[in-house]
Amino acid sequence: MEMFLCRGRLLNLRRTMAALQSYCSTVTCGRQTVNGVDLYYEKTGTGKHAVVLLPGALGNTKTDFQPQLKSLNKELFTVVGWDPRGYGQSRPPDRDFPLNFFERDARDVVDLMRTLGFVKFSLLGWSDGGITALIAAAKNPGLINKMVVWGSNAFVSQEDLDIYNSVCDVSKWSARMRAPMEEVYGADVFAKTWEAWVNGIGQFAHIPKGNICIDLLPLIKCPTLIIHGEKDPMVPSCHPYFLLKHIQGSRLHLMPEGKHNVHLRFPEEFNKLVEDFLEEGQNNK
Ligand code: TYC
Repeated sequence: MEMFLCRGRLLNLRRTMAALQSYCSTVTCGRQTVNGVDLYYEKTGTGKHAVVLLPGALGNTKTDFQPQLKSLNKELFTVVGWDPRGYGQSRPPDRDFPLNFFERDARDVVDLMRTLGFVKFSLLGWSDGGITALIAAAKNPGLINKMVVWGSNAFVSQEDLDIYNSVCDVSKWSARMRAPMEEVYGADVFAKTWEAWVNGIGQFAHIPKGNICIDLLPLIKCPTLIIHGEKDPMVPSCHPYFLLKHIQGSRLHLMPEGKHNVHLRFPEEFNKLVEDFLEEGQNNK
Protein backbone atom coordinates (compact mmCIF):
# COMPACT_ATOMS: atom_id res chain seq x y z
CA MET A 1 0.00 0.00 0.00
CA GLU A 2 2.75 2.40 1.03
CA MET A 3 4.72 1.55 -2.11
CA PHE A 4 1.61 2.18 -4.17
CA LEU A 5 1.04 5.59 -2.55
CA CYS A 6 4.68 6.55 -3.05
CA ARG A 7 4.52 5.58 -6.68
CA GLY A 8 1.34 7.57 -7.14
CA ARG A 9 2.96 10.59 -5.56
CA LEU A 10 6.06 10.21 -7.67
CA LEU A 11 3.95 10.05 -10.82
CA ASN A 12 2.08 13.17 -9.75
CA LEU A 13 5.33 14.95 -9.05
CA ARG A 14 6.68 13.95 -12.46
CA ARG A 15 3.53 15.21 -14.17
CA THR A 16 3.73 18.51 -12.30
CA MET A 17 7.40 18.90 -13.22
CA ALA A 18 6.66 18.13 -16.89
CA ALA A 19 3.80 20.64 -16.94
CA LEU A 20 6.02 23.24 -15.28
CA GLN A 21 8.81 22.61 -17.76
CA SER A 22 6.54 22.94 -20.79
CA TYR A 23 4.98 26.08 -19.27
CA CYS A 24 8.35 27.69 -18.60
CA SER A 25 9.70 26.84 -22.03
CA THR A 26 6.82 28.48 -23.88
CA VAL A 27 5.91 31.50 -21.74
CA THR A 28 8.22 34.51 -21.86
CA CYS A 29 8.08 37.12 -19.12
CA GLY A 30 8.87 40.78 -19.65
CA ARG A 31 8.59 44.28 -18.30
CA GLN A 32 7.67 47.43 -20.18
CA THR A 33 7.43 51.02 -19.02
CA VAL A 34 4.04 52.47 -19.94
CA ASN A 35 2.57 55.78 -18.76
CA GLY A 36 5.41 56.11 -16.26
CA VAL A 37 4.87 52.68 -14.68
CA ASP A 38 6.92 49.51 -15.04
CA LEU A 39 4.36 46.87 -16.09
CA TYR A 40 4.93 43.10 -15.93
CA TYR A 41 3.58 40.82 -18.63
CA GLU A 42 3.80 37.23 -19.85
CA LYS A 43 3.51 36.18 -23.46
CA THR A 44 2.95 32.84 -25.15
CA GLY A 45 1.97 31.49 -28.55
CA THR A 46 2.84 32.51 -32.08
CA GLY A 47 -0.60 32.91 -33.65
CA LYS A 48 -1.58 35.95 -35.65
CA HIS A 49 -4.62 36.65 -33.45
CA ALA A 50 -3.33 38.65 -30.46
CA VAL A 51 -5.25 38.36 -27.22
CA VAL A 52 -4.69 40.09 -23.89
CA LEU A 53 -5.89 38.64 -20.56
CA LEU A 54 -7.18 41.16 -17.99
CA PRO A 55 -7.25 39.92 -14.38
CA GLY A 56 -9.78 40.65 -11.63
CA ALA A 57 -9.38 42.86 -8.56
CA LEU A 58 -5.86 42.49 -7.11
CA GLY A 59 -5.46 39.60 -9.52
CA ASN A 60 -2.56 39.05 -11.85
CA THR A 61 -1.33 36.76 -14.55
CA LYS A 62 -0.12 34.12 -12.09
CA THR A 63 -3.23 33.96 -9.87
CA ASP A 64 -5.89 34.37 -12.55
CA PHE A 65 -4.93 32.85 -15.88
CA GLN A 66 -2.74 29.73 -15.65
CA PRO A 67 -5.16 27.48 -17.61
CA GLN A 68 -5.49 30.06 -20.37
CA LEU A 69 -1.74 30.72 -20.71
CA LYS A 70 -1.12 27.01 -20.71
CA SER A 71 -3.87 25.76 -22.99
CA LEU A 72 -5.23 28.40 -25.35
CA ASN A 73 -4.19 27.37 -28.86
CA LYS A 74 -0.64 28.64 -29.40
CA GLU A 75 -0.74 28.33 -33.17
CA LEU A 76 -3.82 30.46 -33.55
CA PHE A 77 -3.17 32.99 -30.79
CA THR A 78 -0.45 35.13 -29.28
CA VAL A 79 -1.61 35.46 -25.68
CA VAL A 80 -0.41 38.24 -23.38
CA GLY A 81 -1.18 38.33 -19.66
CA TRP A 82 -0.53 41.61 -17.85
CA ASP A 83 -0.41 42.70 -14.22
CA PRO A 84 -2.16 46.08 -13.89
CA ARG A 85 -0.22 48.82 -12.06
CA GLY A 86 -0.01 48.15 -8.34
CA TYR A 87 -1.03 44.48 -8.77
CA GLY A 88 1.12 41.34 -8.77
CA GLN A 89 4.54 42.01 -10.24
CA SER A 90 3.68 45.50 -11.49
CA ARG A 91 4.74 46.96 -8.11
CA PRO A 92 5.82 49.50 -7.10
CA PRO A 93 3.71 51.63 -7.19
CA ASP A 94 1.33 50.66 -4.40
CA ARG A 95 -2.16 50.29 -5.80
CA ASP A 96 -4.60 53.15 -5.29
CA PHE A 97 -8.23 53.49 -6.33
CA PRO A 98 -9.11 56.99 -7.54
CA LEU A 99 -12.53 57.23 -9.22
CA ASN A 100 -10.89 56.80 -12.64
CA PHE A 101 -9.00 53.61 -11.77
CA PHE A 102 -10.75 51.53 -14.44
CA GLU A 103 -10.06 54.18 -17.11
CA ARG A 104 -6.43 54.29 -16.01
CA ASP A 105 -6.12 50.49 -16.34
CA ALA A 106 -7.84 50.65 -19.76
CA ARG A 107 -5.34 53.20 -20.99
CA ASP A 108 -2.39 51.24 -19.54
CA VAL A 109 -3.36 47.93 -21.14
CA VAL A 110 -4.01 49.47 -24.56
CA ASP A 111 -0.73 51.40 -24.43
CA LEU A 112 1.12 48.27 -23.27
CA MET A 113 -0.20 46.23 -26.19
CA ARG A 114 0.65 48.97 -28.69
CA THR A 115 4.13 49.40 -27.23
CA LEU A 116 4.64 45.64 -27.57
CA GLY A 117 3.88 46.07 -31.28
CA PHE A 118 0.32 44.79 -31.57
CA VAL A 119 -1.75 46.75 -34.07
CA LYS A 120 -5.07 45.06 -33.32
CA PHE A 121 -5.96 42.65 -30.51
CA SER A 122 -8.78 40.95 -28.62
CA LEU A 123 -9.61 41.40 -24.92
CA LEU A 124 -10.43 38.65 -22.42
CA GLY A 125 -11.47 40.32 -19.17
CA TRP A 126 -12.55 38.70 -15.93
CA SER A 127 -14.61 40.63 -13.40
CA ASP A 128 -12.80 43.96 -12.78
CA GLY A 129 -10.66 43.07 -15.81
CA GLY A 130 -13.89 42.80 -17.80
CA ILE A 131 -14.86 46.32 -16.74
CA THR A 132 -11.44 47.54 -17.90
CA ALA A 133 -11.98 45.67 -21.19
CA LEU A 134 -15.40 47.29 -21.75
CA ILE A 135 -13.87 50.75 -21.32
CA ALA A 136 -10.84 49.94 -23.50
CA ALA A 137 -13.10 48.61 -26.29
CA ALA A 138 -15.45 51.60 -26.16
CA LYS A 139 -12.60 54.11 -26.28
CA ASN A 140 -10.49 52.34 -28.93
CA PRO A 141 -12.89 50.83 -31.47
CA GLY A 142 -10.24 50.72 -34.18
CA LEU A 143 -7.80 48.68 -32.09
CA ILE A 144 -10.00 45.99 -30.62
CA ASN A 145 -10.77 42.89 -32.64
CA LYS A 146 -13.13 40.95 -30.32
CA MET A 147 -13.94 40.91 -26.61
CA VAL A 148 -14.97 38.33 -24.02
CA VAL A 149 -16.03 39.47 -20.53
CA TRP A 150 -17.24 37.38 -17.62
CA GLY A 151 -18.28 38.16 -14.03
CA SER A 152 -18.34 41.88 -14.94
CA ASN A 153 -20.64 44.81 -14.21
CA ALA A 154 -21.18 48.29 -15.70
CA PHE A 155 -22.70 49.75 -12.52
CA VAL A 156 -22.75 49.26 -8.75
CA SER A 157 -26.15 48.77 -7.07
CA GLN A 158 -27.00 48.75 -3.37
CA GLU A 159 -27.08 44.93 -3.61
CA ASP A 160 -23.54 44.94 -5.03
CA LEU A 161 -22.38 47.31 -2.32
CA ASP A 162 -23.77 44.96 0.34
CA ILE A 163 -21.86 42.05 -1.22
CA TYR A 164 -18.61 44.09 -1.37
CA ASN A 165 -18.98 45.05 2.27
CA SER A 166 -19.67 41.45 3.27
CA VAL A 167 -16.31 40.34 1.84
CA CYS A 168 -14.29 43.40 2.88
CA ASP A 169 -12.64 41.81 5.91
CA VAL A 170 -10.36 39.13 4.47
CA SER A 171 -9.74 37.59 7.90
CA LYS A 172 -13.27 36.17 7.51
CA TRP A 173 -12.35 34.43 4.26
CA SER A 174 -11.28 30.79 4.30
CA ALA A 175 -7.51 30.25 4.39
CA ARG A 176 -7.81 28.49 1.02
CA MET A 177 -9.38 31.58 -0.58
CA ARG A 178 -6.80 33.93 0.90
CA ALA A 179 -3.71 31.83 0.20
CA PRO A 180 -2.99 32.73 -3.46
CA MET A 181 -3.33 36.46 -2.80
CA GLU A 182 -1.32 36.32 0.43
CA GLU A 183 1.42 34.57 -1.46
CA VAL A 184 1.59 37.47 -3.92
CA TYR A 185 1.20 40.41 -1.52
CA GLY A 186 1.88 39.12 1.99
CA ALA A 187 -1.02 39.00 4.48
CA ASP A 188 -0.93 42.65 5.61
CA VAL A 189 -0.61 44.30 2.22
CA PHE A 190 -3.31 42.03 0.82
CA ALA A 191 -5.77 42.87 3.63
CA LYS A 192 -5.14 46.62 3.27
CA THR A 193 -5.26 46.65 -0.53
CA TRP A 194 -8.47 44.58 -0.61
CA GLU A 195 -10.15 46.98 1.79
CA ALA A 196 -8.98 49.87 -0.39
CA TRP A 197 -10.47 48.10 -3.42
CA VAL A 198 -13.84 47.65 -1.64
CA ASN A 199 -13.85 51.38 -0.85
CA GLY A 200 -12.67 52.18 -4.37
CA ILE A 201 -15.42 50.28 -6.17
CA GLY A 202 -17.92 51.38 -3.49
CA GLN A 203 -17.43 54.99 -4.66
CA PHE A 204 -19.53 54.22 -7.72
CA ALA A 205 -22.57 53.36 -5.61
CA HIS A 206 -22.74 57.01 -4.57
CA ILE A 207 -22.86 58.53 -8.04
CA PRO A 208 -26.00 58.58 -10.23
CA LYS A 209 -27.05 55.12 -11.50
CA GLY A 210 -23.97 53.64 -9.77
CA ASN A 211 -22.39 54.36 -13.11
CA ILE A 212 -19.00 52.80 -13.83
CA CYS A 213 -19.19 52.68 -17.64
CA ILE A 214 -22.89 52.57 -18.61
CA ASP A 215 -22.57 55.47 -21.05
CA LEU A 216 -19.65 53.83 -22.85
CA LEU A 217 -21.45 50.56 -23.67
CA PRO A 218 -23.19 51.87 -26.83
CA LEU A 219 -19.76 52.88 -28.19
CA ILE A 220 -18.54 49.27 -28.23
CA LYS A 221 -18.33 48.12 -31.83
CA CYS A 222 -16.42 44.83 -31.61
CA PRO A 223 -18.11 41.42 -31.47
CA THR A 224 -18.61 40.74 -27.75
CA LEU A 225 -19.24 37.52 -25.87
CA ILE A 226 -20.51 37.81 -22.30
CA ILE A 227 -20.10 34.68 -20.17
CA HIS A 228 -21.73 34.24 -16.79
CA GLY A 229 -21.77 31.51 -14.16
CA GLU A 230 -25.36 31.06 -13.10
CA LYS A 231 -24.25 30.31 -9.56
CA ASP A 232 -22.01 33.40 -9.29
CA PRO A 233 -22.53 34.61 -5.69
CA MET A 234 -20.55 37.84 -6.22
CA VAL A 235 -22.02 39.30 -9.39
CA PRO A 236 -25.83 39.08 -9.64
CA SER A 237 -27.20 38.01 -13.04
CA CYS A 238 -28.82 41.41 -13.71
CA HIS A 239 -25.30 42.52 -14.74
CA PRO A 240 -24.68 40.22 -17.73
CA TYR A 241 -28.24 40.88 -18.94
CA PHE A 242 -27.62 44.62 -18.70
CA LEU A 243 -24.44 44.28 -20.75
CA LEU A 244 -26.28 42.13 -23.31
CA LYS A 245 -28.97 44.78 -23.68
CA HIS A 246 -26.59 47.71 -24.10
CA ILE A 247 -23.73 46.24 -26.16
CA GLN A 248 -24.76 46.16 -29.78
CA GLY A 249 -24.81 42.63 -31.24
CA SER A 250 -23.40 41.02 -28.08
CA ARG A 251 -24.13 37.43 -27.05
CA LEU A 252 -24.59 35.88 -23.63
CA HIS A 253 -23.46 32.37 -22.76
CA LEU A 254 -24.58 31.06 -19.38
CA MET A 255 -22.68 28.29 -17.57
CA PRO A 256 -25.24 26.60 -15.31
CA GLU A 257 -22.79 25.20 -12.76
CA GLY A 258 -20.38 28.14 -12.92
CA LYS A 259 -19.70 30.48 -10.02
CA HIS A 260 -17.47 33.55 -10.30
CA ASN A 261 -14.34 31.81 -11.58
CA VAL A 262 -15.73 29.82 -14.51
CA HIS A 263 -12.44 30.00 -16.43
CA LEU A 264 -10.51 28.36 -13.59
CA ARG A 265 -13.19 25.88 -12.52
CA PHE A 266 -14.13 24.71 -16.04
CA PRO A 267 -11.04 25.60 -18.08
CA GLU A 268 -11.57 23.17 -20.96
CA GLU A 269 -15.16 24.20 -21.59
CA PHE A 270 -14.27 27.86 -21.12
CA ASN A 271 -11.21 27.82 -23.39
CA LYS A 272 -13.09 26.01 -26.17
CA LEU A 273 -15.95 28.50 -25.99
CA VAL A 274 -13.54 31.42 -26.18
CA GLU A 275 -11.39 29.94 -28.96
CA ASP A 276 -14.46 29.20 -31.10
CA PHE A 277 -15.78 32.72 -30.58
CA LEU A 278 -12.45 34.41 -31.30
CA GLU A 279 -11.82 32.40 -34.45
CA GLU A 280 -15.34 32.67 -35.84
CA GLY A 281 -15.28 34.59 -39.13
CA GLN A 282 -11.51 35.17 -39.02
CA ASN A 283 -9.70 34.65 -42.25
CA ASN A 284 -6.90 32.22 -41.48
CA LYS A 285 -5.64 31.70 -44.98
N1 TYC B 1 -14.79 42.30 -8.96
C1 TYC B 1 -14.01 41.31 -8.21
C2 TYC B 1 -12.93 40.81 -9.13
O1 TYC B 1 -12.50 41.53 -9.98
C3 TYC B 1 -14.83 40.17 -7.70
C4 TYC B 1 -15.85 40.58 -6.69
C5 TYC B 1 -17.14 40.81 -7.08
C6 TYC B 1 -15.50 40.68 -5.37
C7 TYC B 1 -18.09 41.17 -6.13
C8 TYC B 1 -16.43 41.02 -4.41
O2 TYC B 1 -18.61 41.61 -3.85
C9 TYC B 1 -17.71 41.26 -4.80
N2 TYC B 1 -12.42 39.60 -8.96
